[in-house]
Amino acid sequence: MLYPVENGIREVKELSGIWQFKADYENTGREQAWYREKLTDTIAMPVPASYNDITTQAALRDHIGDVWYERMFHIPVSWKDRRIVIRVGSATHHAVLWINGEEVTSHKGGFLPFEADITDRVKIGAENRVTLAVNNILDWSCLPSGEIKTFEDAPEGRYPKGHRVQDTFFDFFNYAGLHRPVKLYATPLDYIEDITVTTDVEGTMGVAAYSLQVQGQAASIRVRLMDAAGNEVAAAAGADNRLTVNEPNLWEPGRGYLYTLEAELLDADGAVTDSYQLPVGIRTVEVKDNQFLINGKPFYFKGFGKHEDADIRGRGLDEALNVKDFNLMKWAGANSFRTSHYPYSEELLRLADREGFVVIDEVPAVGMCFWSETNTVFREDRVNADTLKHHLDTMGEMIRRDKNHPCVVMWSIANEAATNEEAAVPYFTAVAEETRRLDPTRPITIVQTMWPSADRVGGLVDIICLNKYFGWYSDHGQISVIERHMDLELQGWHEKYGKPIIITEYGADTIAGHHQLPAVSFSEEFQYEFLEQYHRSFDKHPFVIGEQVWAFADFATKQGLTRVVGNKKGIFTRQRQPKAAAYKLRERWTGEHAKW
Ligand code: BDP
Repeated sequence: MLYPVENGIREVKELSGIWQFKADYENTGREQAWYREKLTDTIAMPVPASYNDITTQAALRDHIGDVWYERMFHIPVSWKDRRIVIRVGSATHHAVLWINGEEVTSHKGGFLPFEADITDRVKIGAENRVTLAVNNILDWSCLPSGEIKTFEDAPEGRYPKGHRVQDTFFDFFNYAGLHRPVKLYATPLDYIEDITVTTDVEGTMGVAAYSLQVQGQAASIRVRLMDAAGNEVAAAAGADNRLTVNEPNLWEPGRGYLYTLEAELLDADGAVTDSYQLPVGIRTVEVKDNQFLINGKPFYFKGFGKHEDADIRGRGLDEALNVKDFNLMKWAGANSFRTSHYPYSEELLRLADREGFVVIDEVPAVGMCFWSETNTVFREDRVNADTLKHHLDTMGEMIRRDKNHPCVVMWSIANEAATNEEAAVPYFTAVAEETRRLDPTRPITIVQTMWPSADRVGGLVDIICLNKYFGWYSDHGQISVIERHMDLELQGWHEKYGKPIIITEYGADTIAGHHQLPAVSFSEEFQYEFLEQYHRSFDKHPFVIGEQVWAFADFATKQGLTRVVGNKKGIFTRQRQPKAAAYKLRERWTGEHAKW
């Protein structure tokens, strides 16, 4: 699925800004066909943004069900005889979209884009209306999964009538709304539908093999590769071919060199009828001899698990925040991050391509574990065939969206699942096989919380990723036990599977400004010393090929006894200011004794 770009032929119209908004507290809007006429009694709502924190109302923040978004837009007369598409960057978690009162499309899954051809639905040279019902309910067929809790069995009068709660099995706040831009774009009627590029290095030659999917007619197809200065360095013809560059500038971690692949459709007279420009980074990725090789060189992952999360806008795209985050990560010496626990915006991945950040791209399969031998998850009434179907669909959507990003070096197909359960084996075998079928070029991982003796699926992946909280969720406060526990854990996993390991989460909640020496949990001193113990262990094991601290910044969570106004494991505060441990990481990752 191509990201909408503008050029001499294609046009994009952003529908970001203030929309009309109405929460459907009684959940009657669909029945009453609110999409038919303009919404009434609306409030102003910014797009992109989560709606939860925009007003002062807890009822809206905690609303379960539909909310409605609407705005008017014009289609210029110059778009006559064009193919007109509406594209929603993400709607969390389900959406139905109407144009001028007619249903056009719907989508399940809150973190990936969807689009619809609305050529025949819009009035050209006139005003049109788009309406979206966005629903935030999570059940076991969703990624992430959830459960609605009702209180019908409770003694009469204990709870308000109809009271219900959205249970989730992950800690991040269940932000909802239109989190990413909504765009209209126009292409010719015969157009480039998709491009897939895979790159390789053969001797001194850089190769970009491409495959174009075209709808309609084209007398011929021309594809060129331009270097960063805009000079043509390679050219080829046809829908499937290879572009080669001698001694290419490779896309490297920390140096995101990008070529531009320009694909053009030509008519019989040689006139260009459609064109698309795709950033391309030439690089290779391989897992070999217990190492992760990028361009044949061993790569050590230094960085963070993150969230798309900020004050006020929640999970809404904020390019200022994204650039700031990248600057902070560079300052700390980080070279990578994981899109925990869902695919991040395309805008962010385009920035990572350009800035040379290495990304582990994660599907929203989080919360499939109750840490119990008996309270299982992979069973008929929970993670079942419906969940699997949606999981496979989501893998497909994510790979189709992100396949061309050089920054994406690995797919994470789940975070912390109950991989000790027998039924998890066929489930993850199916997901792993589908992922490899869709993209045979990138390694895959499952981010694990399980202890090595209990895990059943480590054989399916290329890299073992581990989230470990010794000294926090176990032996809380006992910094002195961390190193031994971590050593044993790492040895256990390595002996069982003989695969390289990245520690994708380790961290301690830390209240910025809270100091105490000797260290106690929640103080800045504690986080500082805590991380140090983990690092002592990592440094002993050559098969450890990366460390990503949990988390980059503090983030909003659901309310709970272990979360005081959010998850405070950030190395930076939610406002992106450093805690003491940020200096520890900076010293380790960039200082004079840094091993990288
Ligand atoms: C891990 C989860 C992560 C949580 C973290 C924590 O992967 O999403 O935020 O623990 O508890 O289990 O801080």
